[in-house]
Amino acid sequence: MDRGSWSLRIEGLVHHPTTLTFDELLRYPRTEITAVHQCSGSPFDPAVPTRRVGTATWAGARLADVLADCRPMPQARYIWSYGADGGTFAGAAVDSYCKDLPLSRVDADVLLCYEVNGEDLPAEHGFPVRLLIPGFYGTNSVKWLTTITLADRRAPGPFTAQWYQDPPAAGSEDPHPVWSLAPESLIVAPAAGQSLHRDAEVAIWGWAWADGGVSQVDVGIGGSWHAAEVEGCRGWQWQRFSTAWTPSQPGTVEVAARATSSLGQVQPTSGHRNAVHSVLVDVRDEEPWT
Ligand SMILES: Nc1nc2c(c(=O)[nH]1)N[C@H]1C(S)=C(S)[C@@H](COP(=O)(O)O)O[C@H]1N2
Ligand SMILES: [Mo]
Repeated sequence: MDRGSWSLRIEGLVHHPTTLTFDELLRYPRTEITAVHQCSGSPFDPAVPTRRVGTATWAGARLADVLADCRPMPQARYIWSYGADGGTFAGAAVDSYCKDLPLSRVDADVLLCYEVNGEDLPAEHGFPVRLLIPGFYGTNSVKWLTTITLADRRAPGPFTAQWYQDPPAAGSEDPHPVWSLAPESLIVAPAAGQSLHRDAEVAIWGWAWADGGVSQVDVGIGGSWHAAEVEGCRGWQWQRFSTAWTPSQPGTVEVAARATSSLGQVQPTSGHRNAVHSVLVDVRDEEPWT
């Protein structure tokens, strides 16, 4: 597939179904978004944290601009998006990978993305065009995009109806799609197993993120929690947190981080994909090289 032979079909509940070429896509304003990008983990082990996460600067056309020209019908509520890849996954045969998102989310900067970090999208990341939904788990950002369908209900198929559905939230009966990034934080330093000197100050720091931003990160040192400093939320980027610590006792110490989202959701201790991350460090009396 090259850019010249690619096209995107937009159909379903729109007054103007459209087939958009790459050149036509380039006529829409180029928008850059720096956003955290996280795999939600295996759909068969949805509660296991994998912490496969990074940040990149993505560029493309805003899906909202493109859809405005297709004139969605009032009953359209969901966007179904299809990739060029199909096959059999865990016994389920599909013609193409298909995910969905609420149409109401489209105003929040969803991109028809053709560049990442200033380069053309590499083949493995969705060349020539992928969807990029900042604030949602990566699984929703369909690569090698071919078709978008507007619909009044969620998309059928194993990747929306069978997998990537969390248990209903309290007070609801509907399963909860794996869409919004749940609050999470990751300790970058100190590293697991690192030796630290007693009475020498170290910086504990890492990254925290959530759909809609993080308002607080607490750092746990040997089981007692302290509020860390957290950088303000800038768009869809992850936020750096840090705190200084001077170990006063030798021994093994657990250092943990726990984020609270702007909506007040707190990272769970265990049993969820966004469970608290912790590292064990080794505080020594003597210099580590003696
Ligand atoms: N077409 C298509 N899009 C896809 C997938 C896929 O298998 N096929 N995998 C999804 C999953 S599970 C993730 S985590 C992200 C990974 O995006 P990346 O390869 O750019 O990191 O792509 C998503 N988009
Ligand atoms: Mo994923």
